[in-house]
Amino acid sequence: MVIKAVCILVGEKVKGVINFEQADADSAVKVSGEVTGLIPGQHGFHIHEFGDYTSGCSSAGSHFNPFGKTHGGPEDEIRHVGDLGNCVADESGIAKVDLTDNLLKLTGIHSIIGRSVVVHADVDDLGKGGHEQSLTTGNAGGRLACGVIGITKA
Ligand SMILES: [Cu+2]
Ligand SMILES: [Zn+2]
Repeated sequence: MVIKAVCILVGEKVKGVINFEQADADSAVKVSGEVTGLIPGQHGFHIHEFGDYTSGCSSAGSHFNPFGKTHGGPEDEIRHVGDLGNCVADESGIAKVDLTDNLLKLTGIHSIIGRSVVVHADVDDLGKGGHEQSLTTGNAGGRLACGVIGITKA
């Protein structure tokens, strides 16, 4: 049974729509969509632990990390579940997202539904930058836009 979810990203200038799709309980999650209003270049792109906008994107908490790992990149064995690396904006400030991730889940106790997507001001160094925040946040800077991941029509 296909499970689908959507996240509407809202920020001051940055907006976006991100779709999630999982074919069945065991399969990888497809993540696709578009973010607009960015400065050209790479921007940290993560699932954060809370779907909470009470004080804006800062209420979304840390990277979703149910297994207590350190920060990494999407291809790394040691990473937060929420570590999706960077989205890359072209010269018009538009980043197309099209990836498949094996750790994300839309079902079960580690489901990302009800959590959030956050797009950052700076590059996520994937834990390799040597900065004091590299191993927690990738030193990706401020939060430009965020949104809650909600179930949508399959
Ligand atoms: Cu983040
Ligand atoms: Zn992380």
